[in-house]
Amino acid sequence: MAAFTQIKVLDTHTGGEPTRLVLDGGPDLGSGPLAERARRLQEKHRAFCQAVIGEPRGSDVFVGALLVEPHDQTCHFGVVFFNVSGPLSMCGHGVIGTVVALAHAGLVEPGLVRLDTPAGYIAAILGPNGEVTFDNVPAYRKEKDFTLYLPGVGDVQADLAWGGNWFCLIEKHDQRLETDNLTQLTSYCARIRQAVRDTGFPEIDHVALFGPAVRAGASSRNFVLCPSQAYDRSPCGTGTSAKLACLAADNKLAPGTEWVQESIVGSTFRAKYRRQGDKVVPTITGTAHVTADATLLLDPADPFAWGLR
Ligand code: PYC
Repeated sequence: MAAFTQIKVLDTHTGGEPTRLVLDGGPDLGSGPLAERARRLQEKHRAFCQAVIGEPRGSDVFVGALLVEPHDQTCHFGVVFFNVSGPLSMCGHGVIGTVVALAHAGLVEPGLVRLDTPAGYIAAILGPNGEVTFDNVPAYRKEKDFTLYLPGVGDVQADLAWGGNWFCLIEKHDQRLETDNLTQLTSYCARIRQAVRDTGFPEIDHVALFGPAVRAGASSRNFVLCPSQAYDRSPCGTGTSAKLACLAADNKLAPGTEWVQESIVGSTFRAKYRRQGDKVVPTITGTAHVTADATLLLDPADPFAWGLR
């Protein structure tokens, strides 16, 4: 009988959104900048992404985090985040989950944890209370009040911004940001994503709707559609960063002032920013919890060992 392929993982969730950290058994992505290694993951190892986080072992809600050697030698670890379709440049909830998982595995202590990612260097601090605070890569708004036409809806005004991933952000909409409205929210955001891509921004793969907060003390609630059809259960670290860039550009939030972003399921991140030239450096704080310490087994006799797709 041929041997099973074994992949060692630690699972966490950050405000309800899962991260699966691959500690051992991942593909060799070679050396060089993390963005190049992410490209190799995309070109040569899509089946690995699908096997680790897609069905039948996971679902497209999962974000994977492949632990690699850093290129930036000042960093403790390199991390390539990925979803079922391939790599993500950055992932805020994934940074929080990764740091908590590394601490659980005894690989980091409370204090500074420096991560090399395809989007750039991330400085995270694991607090003594288990909270993780990280400085994201610089964020900026590319387009303000960009007009999109949605058949049956009409014109929709959106901001387009970078927060480690590309976002289309919408404040003025008629959508109800409640968990009993997820099908409608997903379909609305998928149509928005198609419309923005059709208008010449193929790089935009996340859509974020914002509305009034429900939780006491929160600044706003969001709904974020990820590149697959899954929505982010967490407030989305890169989406919150893109939001801070828009608030800063509109002078609606002063540097250093706290913004509490609530997710569609009611979890929160605390966020603030400082200016860096014409960009902002977001600082995001959140918590994660370990949910599993496991070895994934890929049976060569299993027709779905590498996933359903
Ligand atoms: O927290 O940045 C984030 C994120 C991106 C996709 C899912 N979560």
